[in-house]
Amino acid sequence: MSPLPHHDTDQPFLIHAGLSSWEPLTWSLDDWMDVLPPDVDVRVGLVHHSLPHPQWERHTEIKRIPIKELFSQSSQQFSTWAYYDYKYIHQVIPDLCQKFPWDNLGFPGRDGRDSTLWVGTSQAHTPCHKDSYGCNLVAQLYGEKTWTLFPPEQFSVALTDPV
Ligand SMILES: O=C(O)CCC(=O)C(=O)O
Repeated sequence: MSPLPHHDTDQPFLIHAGLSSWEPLTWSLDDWMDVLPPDVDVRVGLVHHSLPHPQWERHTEIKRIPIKELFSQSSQQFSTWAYYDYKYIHQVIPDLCQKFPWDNLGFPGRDGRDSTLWVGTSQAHTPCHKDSYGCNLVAQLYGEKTWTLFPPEQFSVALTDPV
């Protein structure tokens, strides 16, 4: 495998076949429901809101719902979205950390112990922000997600609080 440019670039890039050994890539929604806790704390927001600004996290609420409800909402039309967001894999599914290896992503020895899990319904989102750490690896395991990335020089326009 050719060296990965993580430390040499501030440009986003794809790692082809980086997840080829990841069994969770083949999991169905039923498989995910089997491994995740039966009830989960999710962030809930409004699909349409009248706030004069983005729906910052403090304008959402946390609710405990059955995991089945989170997954069934994905395919239906709702006025709210729900996001099981920023969950540490080692806390949620501690026995399965080794199923998320980073070896082919340029970080041998790391795995789910170093990863967070994000499961959202349609319209679930995180407000625009800048992370203060070095780089971010994203593995899309089911469904799809849109990322809007701004170049570093547009940070003041793109906005907000470093996290
Ligand atoms: O996936 C998201 O909604 C946000 C992810 C994020 O902000 C992060 O990984 O730092």
